[in-house]
Amino acid sequence: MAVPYNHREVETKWQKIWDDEKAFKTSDDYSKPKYYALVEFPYPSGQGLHVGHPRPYTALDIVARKRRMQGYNVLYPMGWDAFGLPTENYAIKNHIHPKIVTKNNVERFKGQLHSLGYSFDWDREINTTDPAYYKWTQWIFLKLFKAGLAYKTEMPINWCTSCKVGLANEEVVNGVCERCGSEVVRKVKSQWMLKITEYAEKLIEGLDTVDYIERVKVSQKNWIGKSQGAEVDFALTGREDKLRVYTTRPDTLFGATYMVLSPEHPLIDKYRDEIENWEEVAAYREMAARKSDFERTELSKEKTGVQIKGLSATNPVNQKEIPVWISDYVLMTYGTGAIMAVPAHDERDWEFAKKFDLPIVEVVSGSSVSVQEAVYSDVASGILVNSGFLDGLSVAEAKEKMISFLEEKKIGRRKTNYKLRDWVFSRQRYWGEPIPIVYCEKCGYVPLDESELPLELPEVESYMPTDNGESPLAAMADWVNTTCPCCKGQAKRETDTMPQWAGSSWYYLRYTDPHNNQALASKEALDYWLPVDWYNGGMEHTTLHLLYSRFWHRFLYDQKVVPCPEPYQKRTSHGMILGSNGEKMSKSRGNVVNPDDIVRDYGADTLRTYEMFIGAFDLSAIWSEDGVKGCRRFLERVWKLQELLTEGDGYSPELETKMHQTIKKVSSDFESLKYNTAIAAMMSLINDMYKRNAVTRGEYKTLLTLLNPVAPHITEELWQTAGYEGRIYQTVWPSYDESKTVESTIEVGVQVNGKMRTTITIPREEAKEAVIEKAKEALGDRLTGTVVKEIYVPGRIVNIVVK
Ligand code: ANZ
Ligand code: ZN
Repeated sequence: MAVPYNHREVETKWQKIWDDEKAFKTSDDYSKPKYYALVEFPYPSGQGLHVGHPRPYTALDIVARKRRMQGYNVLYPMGWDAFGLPTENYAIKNHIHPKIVTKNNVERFKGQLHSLGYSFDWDREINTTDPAYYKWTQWIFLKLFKAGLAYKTEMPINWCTSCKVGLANEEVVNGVCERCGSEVVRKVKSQWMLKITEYAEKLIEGLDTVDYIERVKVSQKNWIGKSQGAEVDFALTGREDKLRVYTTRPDTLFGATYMVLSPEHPLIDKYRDEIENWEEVAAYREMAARKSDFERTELSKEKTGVQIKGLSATNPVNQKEIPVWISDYVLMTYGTGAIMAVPAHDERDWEFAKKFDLPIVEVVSGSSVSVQEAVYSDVASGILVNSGFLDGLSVAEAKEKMISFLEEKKIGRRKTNYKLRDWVFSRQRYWGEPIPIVYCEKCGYVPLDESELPLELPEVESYMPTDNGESPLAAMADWVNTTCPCCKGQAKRETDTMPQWAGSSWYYLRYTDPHNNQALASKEALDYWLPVDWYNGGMEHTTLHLLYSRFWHRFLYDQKVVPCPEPYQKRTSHGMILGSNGEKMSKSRGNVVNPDDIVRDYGADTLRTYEMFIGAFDLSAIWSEDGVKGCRRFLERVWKLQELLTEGDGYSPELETKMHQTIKKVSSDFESLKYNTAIAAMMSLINDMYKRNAVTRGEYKTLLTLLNPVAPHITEELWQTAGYEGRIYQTVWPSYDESKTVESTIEVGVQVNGKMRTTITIPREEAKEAVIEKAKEALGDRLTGTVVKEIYVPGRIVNIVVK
């Protein structure tokens, strides 16, 4: 009888041995084939590890462990994305330095990850808040600055009224702050920006060269939002200035019956004195300023606006004079901040025209109802009308013809736009990387010399954000006042810090050579390890983090810092783990499961197995304690199997096919996110072993090896107990023989005079005579009369003809 399975003993024992042996240390031997598996490093929050974390970590731990057994030098690292608001907010509330808060949270997280037996190479642990790390984040910023891709500008930003911080568009979800859920308003501030827009095209093209799951590619493309159309210049009646608009439908120019300026459009201030209804316009602008882009562009929102009296424009194709309005459905941050409105064929314009009683002129025909009744936006079958030289053309033809016309007359040009905006890179907070720039009255914005890096965060009295929107660093005169690196005169340091996205935009580079203080990583390390072979992360990071890091990487490639244009060869995403009531886990819903409890009561191996068995990896899954128990029972059965162990290094004839089939299935399922079916295959194999009531040493060894990546502790223990050589983590991944994966016996039907009577089981390659013999035996008394013919269709059917 085997000793009972005590997961606590087994797991602590092996975790200690693996640590002592540095079992999962990545080798610097660059002659071996490499494999770089990456999971998104966590934000070490005060809540500790969530049961959602182990899902992706276990999945790639499986891949990493399997690759080691296949002879690869594997890099599977872990670190901490530790700058950010929650830590800072906690620090403010509890009067503890964010550094200390971070340290405590990291310790807790690390302990939890350790208890789950992940094969991370802890010698490569990184932390974005470590000056030795953020030195290089700052270094990359300086490179961007020197390349003209970082600039400071006054711009309306999304301002969270509660966090008192500027947010990137991406951080505003449904009109509220992504982090705290409070109202977001617009506020004009001087901000550091990164010109990600300059990389829009490269970021689209790069997607053709990588192996990302389709929905990730699609969300990257949608986020970049490439749009093709034209810019058109309208004359402003009686003035020098032209009003330039962007349109995707230059074909509809004859149908433009009014213009709309965004409330922030600079022409409004310029003509302030000539605008007859200035009060009204100004009041409207103020109201618009309080809304987020999201609210402003929501289709269902009732349209609002004010006509600018004293300003009008001329439609350049028919010379008609048309009014100019302002409305908040036109954004300053897209195109030119102004539009030509074609109410017959644009839904927003149509609603606006209906509300304010503006003319609606049909220029594309094909609708069954009048454009006075409904907007007509079909571009596939519409034909141009009321449009002079465009009449009779299709929309596509008319677009081209109009663009040629505009270009010839020099009143317009072909233009591609992107939804993507430049990246707001300033945060008015303490707990982030200082921006290594100095402002000098004489020299402007001057970068620090590289030798001055890292520019460390100073110790401050208070990290409270200020009401006037300045960073707490601004209050530190000692730190702020400095000398200009350029003219040595008096200068001031930049007091904004970088957003949390900064440190995570390049962390995978640092893992390749984490202790280097001469470079962000050595050329040799980067050449060898890049690109990341497989990166798995949450669906919520497939727009921002993924795009930002691809942008930095592509920039570093152009700067010849990294050897390849794309950072990640393969990108997959996992589904969320929901509470047992099917809702997102949260404290307020009371459905949170703490992984520590599961590890304590059932073991890390059970938790790992369960999280892989819970359902299709890319879909969300509902937590079930019964499911956890089922996985525990499975491991108990694996444990008890040692009592059925018999001699023999090979496979028994009864199980041979099953063994080869299981190796094949598990090997390929581990590669294709089908962890659940891989585990099911192992469960089925074990059932067969119990049925046979014996398991050879060879079968047992293979089973343990296949299961090891999922449940590393129990398999290591059983390996040792059975007396196999070395450690299981050092063993070789089992191989299978394709020809042995097919059943060696088959079932064939037996007919008498063409009527099905019974079936027999025979060896696949059995000779005809033997098959007929067996068929007759099986028929017994049912075979009467004189046999006149015996037919065998190999592998399919026996037919005996009698008279
Ligand atoms: C005239 C027109 C006629 C338009 C028509 C559409 C249909 P995408 O595809 O998203 O690029 N637009 C341009 N700049 C805008 C801004 N700053 N704020 C809000 N709307 C803006 O959309 C481009 C279209 O959105 C442009 O083409 C413009 O309306 C509007 F039958 O021009 B269109
Ligand atoms: Zn200077």
